[in-house]
Amino acid sequence: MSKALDGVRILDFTHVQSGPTCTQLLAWFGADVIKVERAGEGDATRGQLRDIPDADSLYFTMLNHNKRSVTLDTKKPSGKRVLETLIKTCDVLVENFAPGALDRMGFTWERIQELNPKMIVASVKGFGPGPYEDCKVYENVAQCAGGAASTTGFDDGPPMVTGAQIGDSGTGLHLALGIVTALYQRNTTGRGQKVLAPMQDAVLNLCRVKLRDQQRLERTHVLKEYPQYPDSHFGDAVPRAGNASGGGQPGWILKCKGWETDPNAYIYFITQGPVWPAVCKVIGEEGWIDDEAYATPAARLLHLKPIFKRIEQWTMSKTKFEAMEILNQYDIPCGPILSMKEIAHDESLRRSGTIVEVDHPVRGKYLTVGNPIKMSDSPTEVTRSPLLGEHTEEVLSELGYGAADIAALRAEKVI
Ligand code: CAO
Repeated sequence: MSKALDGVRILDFTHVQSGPTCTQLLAWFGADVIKVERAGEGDATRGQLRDIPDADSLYFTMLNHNKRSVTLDTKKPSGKRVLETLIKTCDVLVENFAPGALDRMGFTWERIQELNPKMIVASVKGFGPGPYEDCKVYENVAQCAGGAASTTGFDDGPPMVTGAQIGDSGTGLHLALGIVTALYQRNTTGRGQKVLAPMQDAVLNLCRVKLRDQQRLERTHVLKEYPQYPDSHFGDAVPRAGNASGGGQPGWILKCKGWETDPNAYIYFITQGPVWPAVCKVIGEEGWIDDEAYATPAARLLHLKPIFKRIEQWTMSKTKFEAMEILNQYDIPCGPILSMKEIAHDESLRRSGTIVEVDHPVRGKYLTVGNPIKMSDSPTEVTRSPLLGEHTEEVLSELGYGAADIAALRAEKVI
C-alpha cells in the first residue's frame, strides 16, 4: 500500500530528541528520511544511557526508526558540497542545532534558498525571538519556561517537571505539523518556507488551559475546582493543582487495593455531573443524590475533599482493574494508573501497533512505541534505526557519486 508522504525526501539534520521525533513521524508516514550525522560519532544519543556495551542506546533506537543514516563532516569543503547536493534533491531540511549553528556552517536561509528555492527549512529552537533566543535548551528547561512546571505538583512542594516529554516530543509533533502544512502550501506557491517550533511555545500551547485559569483567577480571585478551594488562599498566579482535573469535571487520584505495597495501585476518578447518582449508588451513599450539600456540581465543589475521601474508601476495597470494570458499567469516567511494566505487556497496545517489538542486528529485540497516529490508507511498519553511516554509500551513489569519489571522501574522513 502507498504511504501518505511517498516521494517526500527529508534531509534530517536532527539530533537528541525533539528533532528526531519529528522526522521519525515523517518517516512513518512514508517520507524518505536521510539522517546526516557527524562522521565517527553520530548523534550523541547513540552512546547515551547505554544498557548494552557498544550497541546503539535505546534512547537513539527508539527515536530514529525507518530512517537512513549518512555520515558527513559538513564543516569540511567536500562535505559541504555533498550537503549542497542533498539540499538540491530534498524537499525539507529539518534541524535542531543550537541557535546559529547552521549559519556558522555556511547554510543560511538565503544560501539554502539559492540552492533550492522549494526547500522547506524546519527548525526546533529552545526559544523564539526574544531575550533567550540564543540559549541552548533541553526538555526540562522548556517545561519550566513554558509554564508547565509552575502549574505541576502540589501546593506545598516545589515546581515539578512531568515524565511526558512535552518539551522535546511535544515540540517534534508541532514541527511535523508545520512541515506537512508547508508542503501543502508549496503545492500552490511553488516556494519553500521557514518553519520554526520553539520549545517554550510548544509547551505553552500544551498548557493552554493554565493560561485560561490565570485569566479566570485574575477576574474572580478563586479557582473553585482547584484543591486550594475552599480552605486555602490563592495568590496572583495559577497554583499547582495536584491531581485535580484540568477541566470542568472534578477528578482526583485515589488509592486502590494493594496501594500499601504497589506504588501504582491507584485510579483516576472523575465525578462527572451526569453520573453523580451512579457514583453515589456505587459507593453506597444514595442519600447524597438528593442532599442539597451534594446534589449539584456547584454545591459539591465545597466538599470535594471529603467526597473523594469517601469514594476512596470504596476504591481501596477493589483493585484498580476491578474498580475500572465496575465503574465503566455506569459510564463513570476513570482510568487505572498503569506502570511502564504493565504498558509493556499490554496486549491491545501491541495489537494496535503502538507497542512494537523490533529486531536490531547489534542489540537484538527491544520494545518501542510505534506510530500513535493511525491512518487507514497509510499504515506504519516500524523498521529498526540505522547503524551509524549504514546508508552513506547507498545515498552518495543515488546522488551520483562514483566509487572513486566515495573512496576519496572516506580517505579525507569526510564520511
Ligand atoms: N558535521 C560537522 N559539524 C557538525 C555536524 C556535522 N555533520 N553536525 C553538527 N555539527 C556541529 C554543529 O555545526 C555545531 O558546531 P558549532 O557549535 O561550531 O557551530 C556543533 O556540532 C554542536 O551542535 P549543537 O550546539 O547543536 O550541539 P550541543 O550538543 O552543544 O547542544 C542542544 C545540544 C540540544 C542543547 C542544542 O543543539 C540546542 O539547543 N538545540 C535546539 C533546542 C533543542 O532541540 N533541544 C532539544 C534537545 S533534546 O532534549
